[in-house]
Amino acid sequence: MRIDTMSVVVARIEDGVLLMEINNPPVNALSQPVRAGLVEALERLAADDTLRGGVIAGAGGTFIAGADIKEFGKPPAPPLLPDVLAAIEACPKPVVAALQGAALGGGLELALACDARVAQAGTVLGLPEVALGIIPGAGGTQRLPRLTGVSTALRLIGTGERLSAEAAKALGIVDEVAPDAVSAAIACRPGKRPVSKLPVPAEAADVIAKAEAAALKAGKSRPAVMEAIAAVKAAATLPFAEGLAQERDAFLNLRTSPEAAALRHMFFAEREAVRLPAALRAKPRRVETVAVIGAGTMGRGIAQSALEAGLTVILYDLNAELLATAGEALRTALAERAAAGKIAADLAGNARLVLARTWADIVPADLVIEAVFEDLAVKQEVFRQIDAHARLGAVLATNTSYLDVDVIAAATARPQDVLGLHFFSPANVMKLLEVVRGAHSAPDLAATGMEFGKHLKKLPVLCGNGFGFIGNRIYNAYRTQCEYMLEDGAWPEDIDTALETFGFAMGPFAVADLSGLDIAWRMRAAQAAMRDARKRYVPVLDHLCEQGRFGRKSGAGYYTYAEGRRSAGTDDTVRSIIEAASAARGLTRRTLAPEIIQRRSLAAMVNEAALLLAGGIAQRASDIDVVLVQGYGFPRFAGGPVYWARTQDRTTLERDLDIIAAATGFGFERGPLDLLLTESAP
Ligand code: T1G
Repeated sequence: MRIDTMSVVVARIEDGVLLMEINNPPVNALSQPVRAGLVEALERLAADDTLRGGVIAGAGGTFIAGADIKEFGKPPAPPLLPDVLAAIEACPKPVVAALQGAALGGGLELALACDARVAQAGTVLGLPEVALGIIPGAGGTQRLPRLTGVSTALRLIGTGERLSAEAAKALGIVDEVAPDAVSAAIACRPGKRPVSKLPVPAEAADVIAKAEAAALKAGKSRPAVMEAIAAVKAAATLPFAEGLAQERDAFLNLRTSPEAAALRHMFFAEREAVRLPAALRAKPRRVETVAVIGAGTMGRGIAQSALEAGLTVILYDLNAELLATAGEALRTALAERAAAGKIAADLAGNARLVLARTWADIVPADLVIEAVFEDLAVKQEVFRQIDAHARLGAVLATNTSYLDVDVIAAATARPQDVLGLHFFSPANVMKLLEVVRGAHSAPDLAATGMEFGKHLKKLPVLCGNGFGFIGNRIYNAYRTQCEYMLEDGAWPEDIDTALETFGFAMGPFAVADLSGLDIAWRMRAAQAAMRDARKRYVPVLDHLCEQGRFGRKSGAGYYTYAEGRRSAGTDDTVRSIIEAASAARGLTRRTLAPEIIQRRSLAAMVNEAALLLAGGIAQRASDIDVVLVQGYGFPRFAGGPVYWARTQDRTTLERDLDIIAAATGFGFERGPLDLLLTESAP
């Protein structure tokens, strides 16, 4: 019998149980109508003597992905989620949660308020609130520790870790894993047994302290992580109702924080980035077999990603030894990933990996991607070979990080099939993928590249063809500005510390040392003849390399390294190289305050972002934020450079641009700030 079909919660009776099915696509987020529908259905359950219990389930293959993130900026409308959970606990009949798809955030909290939880295999469970700069706001910090103990709850809530149904069962979070959650939940007769009435299991203090330290480290001690830890620990000392009230206060405070707003921006920006503008939508070409040219680190990483996605991979390299090593390394890596439960066991075998030493072997490939040395002539030669052997209609992709995709395409007779696919290292780990459309790329190529990226579980971002695409172009402007600051008076450690304090994973000079200075040195040497002498040029890196200081791998670069550890500061050699550069430019060195360093660095990024957007290299402003956060260590909690710019005072921002314009001098191009600050996604 159907009771209510109008509401987003459809209730019907099955076997004496009221099945309350939430139907709020795409992910059954707990928007106000859902909350209201649940309260109404629970009242009906309580009032109807013929019903023995209730089951809450989700339609469309998923339970509930949590509170509706779109509602966060708005004042909450009743009934609130805690009201719904209170109604579940207060209901005299047992209520069972039938979990499938996603049971996340408020969705899992709702399930924890039920009397039992049945999860279908394949369900993902977790309290990922800290990733949004908040903490669970509906009892998650109080109920979860009552089931798992404080240390496990610290891990799960403090890091936002997501669990499989089986892992959740092992931790006591769900009672049963079943092939069909709804029928198992209907069959389940748990009796009334609210989690809130359970004691928090006792644990040794050092176990809790260890879990706390790990969560703090993983979450970089951001405010939400600190609050999450405090709330979970409070569960062990406070009565349930008091713990709940404290949790709610912290949740409400964090919800309106600038950091939470920035993280929400990133949540939606990442989902927007993978969507093609209407004009570029097309049926993607089918990609089942991928040829990867070059068995170096990058080629291997790409091959691993493709193998993990279930594709067939032809790994080509002329060097037999390198190829054999790569094949072995891939087999080991996949076996390890399967053993750790990260990929399905059937993906671990080597059946879909073909090691190839002749070009004719790449013929079956639907997509060929080269990952050879970053040198135009080398890439062009490889593309001539690919052109001569790849099948008609195959996608020919280059993994170049800054070279001109059109010039590479011109080495082939089929530039319409050529695309840039810029992976980030390590390619099997990093999610970012820049998909670069060339001037001659066929209309379906962008869609093919984006779809291929999604299939590899990457975060593909569409870019136009221009030096360094989005990421390296902005990073280049940023690093150059940091070099100017070296000459102006700051030491590398001043700059690195200021930017790490802002939230970057690493400062630019520590990054340069890590990736090696020699590559940049060679590139600079190659470009020396073309450089306009009027442009400001900082020779510090060249002089470091002349002294054999190539960065971490040579034991010294901007910093020195002993047993792999970076020195706190720079040594006299480096300082005198920098001082000499300042003197040669006629500059009197002056101290730069951390805030000046931060603002000049960010202004350089913002200016370049404006130029990229105006030039059509980036499709939307938020894509730039996604690239910088995902690929370059820009702090996620600051929302990316464009988001940051939009939260700044306009006059101050203009003044920052004046400062970097003066520091750059000849050749400075000012980006259209108006466009960057007001553009809304197409
Ligand atoms: N609210 C609103 N929209 C959401 C949403 C949510 N919670 N989750 C997903 N969407 C939209 C998303 O924007 C996209 O929309 C579509 O759903 C598909 O998502 C009180 C405060 C569920 C595992 O953090 O992890 O509960 O782009 O592209 O890869 O304590 O989305 O199509 O228009 O990601 O299949 C906690 C976040 C909230 C879960 C599905 N919950 N979501 O992944 O598809 S805070 C989360 C996810 C909370 C309580 C607190 C994933 C997913 P569109 P998708 P997917």
